[in-house]
Amino acid sequence: MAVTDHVDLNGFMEGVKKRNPYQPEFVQAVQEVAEDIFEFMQDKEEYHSQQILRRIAEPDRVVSFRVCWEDDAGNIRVQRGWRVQNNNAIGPYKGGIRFHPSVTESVLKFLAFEQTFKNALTGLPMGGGKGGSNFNPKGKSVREIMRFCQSFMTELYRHIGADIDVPAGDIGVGGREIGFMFGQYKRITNNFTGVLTGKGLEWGGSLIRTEATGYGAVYFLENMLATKGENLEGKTAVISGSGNVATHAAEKIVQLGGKVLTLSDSGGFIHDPDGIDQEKIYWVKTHKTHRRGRIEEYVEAFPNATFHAGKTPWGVPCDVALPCATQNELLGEDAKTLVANGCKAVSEGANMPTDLDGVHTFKHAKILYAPGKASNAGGVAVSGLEMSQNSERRSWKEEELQQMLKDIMSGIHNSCIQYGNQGGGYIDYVKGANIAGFKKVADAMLAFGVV
Ligand code: NDP
Ligand code: 2IT
Repeated sequence: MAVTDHVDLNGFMEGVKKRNPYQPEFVQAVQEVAEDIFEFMQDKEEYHSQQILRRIAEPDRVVSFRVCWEDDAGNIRVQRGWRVQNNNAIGPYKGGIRFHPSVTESVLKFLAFEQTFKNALTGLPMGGGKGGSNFNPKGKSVREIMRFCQSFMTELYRHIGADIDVPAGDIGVGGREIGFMFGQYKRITNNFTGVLTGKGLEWGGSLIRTEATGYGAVYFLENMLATKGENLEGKTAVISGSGNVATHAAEKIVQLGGKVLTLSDSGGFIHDPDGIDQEKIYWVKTHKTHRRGRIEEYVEAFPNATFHAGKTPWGVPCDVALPCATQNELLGEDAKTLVANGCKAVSEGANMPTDLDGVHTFKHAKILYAPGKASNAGGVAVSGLEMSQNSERRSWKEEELQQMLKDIMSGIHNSCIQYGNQGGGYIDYVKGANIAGFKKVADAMLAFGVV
């Protein structure tokens, strides 16, 4: 009898906790997946005996490095940088880079773990990785950000490559930062290659990559609503965040006839009962992204809105909710409030925004609830399409890419139904996404033997 026959979910999680002390986010992400995978594996001895989940939950490698840079006042600053290469069973490691003071090894390990399943769900050949630094871009000059990006890449370059590991953006990393990092990579290696995605259109980027995560999360939401014969027309939406994902999710909701009531940042949320229309979304994009302003200033520009300092928006009654800021921003109590207020559907634009309590609340209430690894996969999917275009040395048209994004999101939705249909009209999207993502990676790993 194989030793692993004796390990149940609790035993497995005890081991994960023991091997990853002080890494709560990573343990949380593994727990959420393991709950479904242990059930799925019950009658699948090979996955057990080959220790597949245990192997996916142990990153292939975690590279940690010092990043020194000089600020504008001439002070020497020291940050820590990481790249977590979680799993490359189905393709080169792929995943974003996050610059935020809250970044730790635990946060990047959870993100790289989740990315492994998400990338598998897209149907494209991409493994899972994530990187970043505890560098805080807020309040830094553009030249300071440039120097930091250059220093970060001066170490990172030796660990990445178009067929090895292809980073992209995430919190605090957008087109500008990708430009600085790509420039430094090219300078060090003398190699113009598709080593990063989210590049500018003039130098190998793809159309709609910027919009893809937010748009994709709304396409997924529409797919979910369609299972109930509904759509977004006339529905109210509560959104958190005001960055790349949040503003593009808001844009697509407005385009599809919905009314967006809230946006937020780390200072609090704004509630605009008139609806945040396209013009107001442009204002937010300019104000937050280009001017690095605070969302609270929205109420000066649009006085019918109110600002709620230090609060998240989940208490505002709505038909649909899209958490698009950061991990663990929607807690069990918030989930209960949303359900009690009649929220029909939740589509996560952020990664793991809902804590485990919240996940269980949504599952118990049987509402339409999509975990980030399914609903926010549009961004990395278009990154995958950017890689293909780079390899082919050509660019596809916007309509082609829009259609591919829609098709990929529908494909993920179908995979969730395949493995998450519980009967009686209830689809457990968490279970569906976990099993569909796991199965693809697991079967590739089985083919490779014990490596
Ligand atoms: P941005 O940096 O563009 O925006 C982040 C937004 O979230 C800002 O409004 C920011 O507020 C807020 N935020 C960040 N950290 C916190 C925090 N600790 N507490 C409260 N608010 C916070 O990032 P993105 O929009 O790209 O990313 C948002 C989420 O989407 C992340 O979870 C990311 O991993 C996920 N994601 C992103 C993808 C992409 O393609 N960009 C793809 C898939 C998922 P403030 O300005 O005050 O910091
Ligand atoms: O979380 C994510 O999927 C991203 N930040 C995008 C990753 C990518 O490689 O485009």
